[in-house]
Amino acid sequence: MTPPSLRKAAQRPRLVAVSNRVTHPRGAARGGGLAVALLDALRERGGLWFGWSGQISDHPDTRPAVVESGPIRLATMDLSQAEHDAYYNGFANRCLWPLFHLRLDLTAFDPQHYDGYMRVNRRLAGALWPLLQDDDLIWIHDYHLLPFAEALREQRAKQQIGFFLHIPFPVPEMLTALPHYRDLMRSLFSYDLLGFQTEDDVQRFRDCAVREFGAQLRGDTITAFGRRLTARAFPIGIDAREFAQIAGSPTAQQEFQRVRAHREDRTVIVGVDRLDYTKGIPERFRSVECLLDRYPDTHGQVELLQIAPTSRGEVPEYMAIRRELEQIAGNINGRYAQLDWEPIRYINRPLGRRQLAGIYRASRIGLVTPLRDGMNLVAKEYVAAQDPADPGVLVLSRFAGAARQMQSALIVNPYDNTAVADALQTARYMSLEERRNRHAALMRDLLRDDADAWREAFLEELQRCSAQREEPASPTAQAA
Ligand code: GDG
Repeated sequence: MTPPSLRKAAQRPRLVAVSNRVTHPRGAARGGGLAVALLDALRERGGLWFGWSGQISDHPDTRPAVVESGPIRLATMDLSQAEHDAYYNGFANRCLWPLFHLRLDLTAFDPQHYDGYMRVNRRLAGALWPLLQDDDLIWIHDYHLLPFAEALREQRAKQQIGFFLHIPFPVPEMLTALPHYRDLMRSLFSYDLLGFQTEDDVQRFRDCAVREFGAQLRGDTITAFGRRLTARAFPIGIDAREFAQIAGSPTAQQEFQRVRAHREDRTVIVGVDRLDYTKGIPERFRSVECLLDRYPDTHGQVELLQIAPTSRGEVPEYMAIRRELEQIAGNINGRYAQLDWEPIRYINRPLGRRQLAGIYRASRIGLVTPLRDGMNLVAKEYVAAQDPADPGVLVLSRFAGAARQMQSALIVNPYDNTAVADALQTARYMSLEERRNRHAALMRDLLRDDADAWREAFLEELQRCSAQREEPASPTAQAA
């Protein structure tokens, strides 16, 4: 007899996940939340994960390299240096990333980067096409691959294709500053389902579609360019139960001891971010400086432990933020440090996931203050790692998508150094009872809205859209 898990898998269409990078199951622990969530889905349903191998090659193969790992097939493509420069470093990370995070001042428009981006999307879609089966559910991830469905439709793909945007969707005024915004918006209408992190993102997308393209709205569906799609919020979650377990693991406990040793009486504030200008790290350092200025009882007693591994290190704006941070931390430490204490400790290397979990748990305050962020998983991981009997306090930017769900955190405006400093001081003196209450409320939601729930909600909706497409005037043909 077929075991129930396999029966369940057999009834479901195969999942094909496409993302910029593919993580081998062996590296999932390092790959972070998305990798873990996708691998779980692929294991459960069986499926294919397709994307860039992470390798640059002088003569990239036109066909993907395929490896099998249990029920999962991993299919990867190398990129040439020129492709990588234009598609990844160029259009994705110097144009779309800053623009979608409202940093028009950092946005570099370069037609060659745009052409390279479109070419890579088409080349990757062309390489995936022969691997597809008729009833596959295809799930594309993030801003690197906005036109991927359009490129697949050009190959005559009829499958259900969904897209999830991990970063915020910009206000129409910003998006329309992009010379190619019409083409990109049109290409989004090749999807059947668009998933965003928050309702605000959905609303901005709808506003743009209506204002700029006269789209018709009906419930969650939007019709424009002769195609109809569903646009909905699916706030991404983490595996909170697993993260809580990791926080109790021997490695995490070791790290906990290292952070707490000699500092039982001190307040450690932790910040963990990819080193990125959207994460508000310089503003955070300034807020800690403001805390030291306003509250002398913090001297010798409070320390910000900032972990910020280098990210996208080849992009000039990322080199600049690294220099800026080193300078600010140096200034603040120079002003306040004592022989046995420095207010800011800044680690510019990646740490292991278990180490991170132990550091979160040992830190009395989690300070998560992005200037703009799709969701921010660090806020969720910090809460999941706490000891429920004696939890720390999360101080969270109102501009993180996570703030919509995590109202029991102390919500702050990251641009307002004084307000952040005051929130930190409030967190320092918060009663055990209040800390427990806030933590319990946050943890309850994290366990309910976890990574499994996120993924299943998205895939169920994508399957449901398939029924809708069977209705008359299904416009695949018109979209081509
Ligand atoms: C994008 C969106 C959205 C960080 N340092 C280390 C390390 N990390 C891990 C964290 C966390 C992940 O990286 C960062 O996730 P975030 O959500 O905070 O931010 P982005 O990387 O910008 O992610 C974001 C996310 O996609 C998911 O949809 O929430 O808004 O921008 O998991 O723990 N992990 C390890 N060592 C480090 O030093 N192991």
